[in-house]
Amino acid sequence: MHIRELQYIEKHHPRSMIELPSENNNVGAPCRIVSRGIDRVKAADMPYERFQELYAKQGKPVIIQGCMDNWKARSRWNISSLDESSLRNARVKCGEDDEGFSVKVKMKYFLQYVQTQQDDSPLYVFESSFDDKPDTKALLDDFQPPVYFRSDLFNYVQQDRRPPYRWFLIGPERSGSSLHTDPLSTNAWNALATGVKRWILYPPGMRKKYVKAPQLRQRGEDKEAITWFTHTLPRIKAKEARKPNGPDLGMIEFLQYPGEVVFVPGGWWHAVLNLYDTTACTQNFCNECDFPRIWRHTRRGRRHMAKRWLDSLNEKRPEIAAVAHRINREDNFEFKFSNKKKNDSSSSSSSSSSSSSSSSSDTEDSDLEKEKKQSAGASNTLRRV
Ligand SMILES: O=C(O)CCC(=O)C(=O)O
Ligand SMILES: [Fe+2]
Repeated sequence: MHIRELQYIEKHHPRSMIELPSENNNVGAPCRIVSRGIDRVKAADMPYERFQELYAKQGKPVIIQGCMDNWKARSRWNISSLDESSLRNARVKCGEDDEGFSVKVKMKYFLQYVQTQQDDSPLYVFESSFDDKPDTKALLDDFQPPVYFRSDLFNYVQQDRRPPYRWFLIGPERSGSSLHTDPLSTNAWNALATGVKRWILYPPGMRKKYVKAPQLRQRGEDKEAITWFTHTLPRIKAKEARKPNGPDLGMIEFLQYPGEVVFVPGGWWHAVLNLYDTTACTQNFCNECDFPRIWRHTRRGRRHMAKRWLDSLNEKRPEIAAVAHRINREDNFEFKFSNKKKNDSSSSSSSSSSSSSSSSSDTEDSDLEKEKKQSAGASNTLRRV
């Protein structure tokens, strides 16, 4: 085990029951490397242009250190500070009931739950509407998107029409997000204020059945992230290690520590387990270099929004709109809207589809948040706290 991990456990979480993996730990495969680590860079050594060249344009994941140093979140997003703040009475979303309706609890009760829960797969706060509610709006003061991610072409979608795109997270230990790709093939950044997250990534284009490997799930095992990490993943690794021509899933594995921001380029599969109680925020975005790919996904998955987006780009960013028009011409794509149903689904997409748990729905009303949440960890049986 890495010395840094031991120090972290001693300092913060002497009671933790989770065995920490060391980076590139290959359970069941002592002699074969089946996963590799991720680049870690310092913001101070990484000018914006260099980041674009090395990571954004390449679609390469990376951890950036040092871009949260001035965030108030670093001192405010811990149990005692949250519990003493005005946020304690704010209601936050910690899951969905069987009908898909949000289940919300007051922050103060969730914080109690975090400190006392012993659930196999705990509830996970995924709050996206904090920015427009008086009692949670203050969270916006606690973080600033790192400079690398500030350009977001979805800002040209009218704000109240834009699907949820940023989340405040409180993940008790053992909670997590099961393997998924993010909706509409958008990129994401995920900034950790407290705790430790364990990540598995696979490159875009990998087939779901191989990376998620439901066939390796045994009778009686559930679909929770913790079960995938503790049971299925070691089997995937063992299988990888036995492949005669070597591992071919391209697995990346790492731990994220407080103060680190993970960049997850669009299309990358990812699963996350909160090894200790965590607080974090995450945001999805579309930058210029990814516009063609994200445009294809959006015009298929969110036709009405795509049309409004294009109207706005025509006016405010004609050079980007020109790219969309060119791609539409190349793909023989035309917007077709039926008058019969307001929110009907598009079946006339000519774009290629990446196999993705979270972008698999092609319906206009497939809400971005719903898609994202379905793939994240709070789908467990709800216990009201
Ligand atoms: O649980 C996490 O921190 C990962 C969240 C995530 O992947 C997502 O919101 O799409
Ligand atoms: Fe995600």
